[in-house]
Amino acid sequence: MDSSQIQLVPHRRFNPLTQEWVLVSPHRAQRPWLGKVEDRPGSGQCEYDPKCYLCPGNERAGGARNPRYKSIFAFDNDYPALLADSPDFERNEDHLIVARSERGICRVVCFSPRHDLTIAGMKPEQVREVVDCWANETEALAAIPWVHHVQIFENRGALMGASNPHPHCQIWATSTVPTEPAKELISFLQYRADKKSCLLCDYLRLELQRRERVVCENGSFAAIVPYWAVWPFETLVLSKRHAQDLSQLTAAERNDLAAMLGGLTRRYDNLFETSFPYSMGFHQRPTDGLNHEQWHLHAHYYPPLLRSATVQKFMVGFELLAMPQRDLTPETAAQRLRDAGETHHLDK
Ligand code: H2U
Ligand code: ZN
Repeated sequence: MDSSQIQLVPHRRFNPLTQEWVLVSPHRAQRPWLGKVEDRPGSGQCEYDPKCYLCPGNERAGGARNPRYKSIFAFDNDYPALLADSPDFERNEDHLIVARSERGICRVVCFSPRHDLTIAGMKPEQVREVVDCWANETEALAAIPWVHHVQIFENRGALMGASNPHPHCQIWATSTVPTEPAKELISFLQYRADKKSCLLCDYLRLELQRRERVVCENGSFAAIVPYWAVWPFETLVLSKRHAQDLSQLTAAERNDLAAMLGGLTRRYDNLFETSFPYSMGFHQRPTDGLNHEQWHLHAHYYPPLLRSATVQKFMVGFELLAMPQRDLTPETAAQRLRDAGETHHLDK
């Protein structure tokens, strides 16, 4: 079947990173949408919020007081999901009741002292400082012998569970490699054993040739709606060089990554003229002391919005019980993100 026919008929697509399938139903996207077009929520934030626990100089919920920071501020989460000193234990009753201890360190990083900014609205040099912070945090956490994985993630918007609009992300360092990166690790290893090359280097080359799903690119990074995308406007941000983690990036690559994240999030905002919610995060090599040369640094953006600022995708029904499904094809999503442009709608 050629690629134009596939735009019309239900089919499954394979995710080579997780080795899972997604059901694509492009014919359904042609059904008319009779839903209301909702009002756009404005940002409505001020530069400083005296009640915000992340703004400079304010007291946090845990009682600590933030310094009057001028650019980036990283601190240990006052309500960490993991503890560095969890006791070691294992429980196994007939392989049915199974548990193991997990140690971890949770950090919070404020991207800016400004309460009202987002990555989309920050200057490239400010985002560059965030990239440097991520790289430094990764290196420092990776140096702790029992830390075997560092997960950087940003929940943006109340819809995605962010507790506060102040621009920030979280970092969870764990003693084991969590489920999603563990699946990817197996895929990278298998692909390298089979093909003697890198899964994401090969995939990036293919996408840059076809250009059907490329959203934007610069000298060091490209953003693609992956062939197997589950979320409506999901993207994969790939480093063009085969690097394993953020700390290996050169100054030029860090600038390019900062520019890429700014541009991509402005495209998202422009799509529905809103402050686009998403969960994003980097997948870096495990930090278990091995080289993991097969790993390819990348970031995933998982935004839930489907048709407007208020119509979102829910993983329910068939998706919850059987497998993920989408109507809008990744090719159409990529076209819309290309058309959205990088000049922010509020600056026009
Ligand atoms: P989210 O918006 O993604 O939930 O991140 C905010 C984090 O900030 C959250 O993990 C922490 C929460 O535990 N936090 C503090 O560390 N100190 C506080 O005073 C409030 C919130
Ligand atoms: Zn704030």
